[in-house]
Amino acid sequence: MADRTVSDLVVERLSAWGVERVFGYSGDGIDGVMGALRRAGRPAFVQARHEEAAAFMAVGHAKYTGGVGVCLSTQGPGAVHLLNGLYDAKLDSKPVVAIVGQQDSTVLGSSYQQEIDLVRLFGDVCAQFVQSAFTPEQVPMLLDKAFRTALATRSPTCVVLPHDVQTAAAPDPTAHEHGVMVTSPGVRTPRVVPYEEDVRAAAEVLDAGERIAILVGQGAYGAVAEVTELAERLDAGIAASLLGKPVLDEEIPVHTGVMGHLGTTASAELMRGCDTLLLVGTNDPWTEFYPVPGQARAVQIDIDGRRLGVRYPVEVPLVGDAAETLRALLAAVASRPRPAWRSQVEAWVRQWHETAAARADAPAEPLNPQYVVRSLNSRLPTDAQLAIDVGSVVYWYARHLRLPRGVPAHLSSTLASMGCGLPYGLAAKLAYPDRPVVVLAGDGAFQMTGLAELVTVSARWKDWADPRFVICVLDNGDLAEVSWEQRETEGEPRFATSQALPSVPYAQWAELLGLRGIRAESPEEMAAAWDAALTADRPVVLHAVVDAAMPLLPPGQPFEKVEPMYAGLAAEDDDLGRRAEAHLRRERADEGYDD
Ligand SMILES: Cc1ncc(C[n+]2csc(CCOP(=O)(O)OP(=O)(O)O)c2C)c(N)n1
Ligand SMILES: [Mg+2]
Repeated sequence: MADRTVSDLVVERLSAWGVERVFGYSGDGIDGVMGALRRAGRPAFVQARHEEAAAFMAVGHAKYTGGVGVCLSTQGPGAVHLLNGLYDAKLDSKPVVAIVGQQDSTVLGSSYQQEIDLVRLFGDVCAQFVQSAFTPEQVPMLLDKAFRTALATRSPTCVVLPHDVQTAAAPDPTAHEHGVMVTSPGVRTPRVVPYEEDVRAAAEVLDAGERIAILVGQGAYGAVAEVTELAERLDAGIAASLLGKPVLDEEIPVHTGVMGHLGTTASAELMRGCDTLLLVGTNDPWTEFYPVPGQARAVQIDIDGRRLGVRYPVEVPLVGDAAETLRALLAAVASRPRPAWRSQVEAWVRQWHETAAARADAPAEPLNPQYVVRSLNSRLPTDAQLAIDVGSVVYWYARHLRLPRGVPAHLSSTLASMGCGLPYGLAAKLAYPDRPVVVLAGDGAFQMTGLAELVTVSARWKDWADPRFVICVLDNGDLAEVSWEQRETEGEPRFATSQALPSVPYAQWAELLGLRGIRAESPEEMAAAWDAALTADRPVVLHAVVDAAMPLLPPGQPFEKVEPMYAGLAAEDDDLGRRAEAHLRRERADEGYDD
């Protein structure tokens, strides 16, 4: 083997791009790079239980740190396993670079062992950039291009490295001849501001509005002061997309909370009542919860021009950085009080807070999952990091969790893939090991990736400066979100065979792995369990036994929209169905409906 191989160069290049750890799984297709990682000692290699989890960790890393996530896998099956995590990066617009091994280039095309056309496989998910290396000379250029494209397009990219290329001698970095590219790492992000006349046009739309709503997405991170000041200046109400929930303090009196099916009644009222809509860095797909097209004049700000006008007809579509563009807008809008609208919005918000508190207090069998999440509010450490898996817990997170300032929370929002929770939590912990982590996951999601990835927690926790890593498994014995979708969307009864989940002794599994396990079945036990878990000397699985009968009720819907839920429940003819119907009637009544 050469003294210095292409793989050594790959590993050096990762460090040059500031990569501190790569998430992955071994295989002969990537052993060249593994050897170089061993020799260099950095970046650190993080072994997951499954390549999908490694890819989720890379996405999580990008979400918690704002940097590029890197995942590594072997050819064939390892590469296929990466896909779902990479789609999570694509759909939530996060920069991730996948480095994937491949058989020797001499056998490609022969239907060789584990041979998959990887460029074609990743062609959709890494549409912005996927290339296989043919020669050593290409490799530094491909890596630089993969990182730059991932950053420039906020998306996953992929470099495929055939085994013989990995082990070939590293190319001469000073070569200067026809057909050779010598490239360099690094990129600085620009300041992007719209033209003055476009800012003026946007200001005119906002100035003319009487009832202004601002919908804030993840693009508004970094523009907190500007959004808050603009809302203040315009007496506007604020709603957040699911990804935008952590951006602003939800204690702001005009913050109506998350918008959409899983959102609050206050945000539904805000959208229904506004005459002007300002979209800031959001691509929220719940268009039926936006104002009716034509109801509101709209201005949209996004750093990516491709997203403009896609969710709602927009009069002034602005390409720009959120903070910069809002600063320009602040200088251009007039200060005109709109007290009636402001107090109307504040009243909706107060009403929602009362409704939410009452819903979390409703008795359930045994635990109300809304109470489980809400009871975390007074206990969440101010330096915590949160990861939320996909399932009904996303509703409870969106509606009930009050994030202290500076506490990040991340989930798979647009792909909405189950199984992201524990890998995200691990990425958060590895990035900031001195901060406690809380993962919220349903039993289905925890069975999907959590049971296995808990092994990773058990293998690593002793290295963490702060060993607190709390995984709350909301065990309702059901794939509840989809059970409610079977009722609401299809008007059919829950299909028990597809929905019921086998029971698993989650707390005991944790104990077997040397972690702590706590089971809670009553509100008192739950409160004590949070306290114990958040002061434990090691990671804890908190097994909360919760009720599958809590409705996933979309806010503020006419009876026709919820009628199928009642029809589905009526056909169930069992205790769960009867209790679920009673809860549905109660929650509808607290929104003022008499179904
Ligand atoms: C990978 C994947 N498979 C299937 C789904 C469809 N799905 C969405 S939520 C859900 C149920 C989740 O069940 P669980 O984790 O137990 O949470 P619950 O809704 O019961 O609280 C399912 C199956 C999905 N989003 N992702
Ligand atoms: Mg469940």
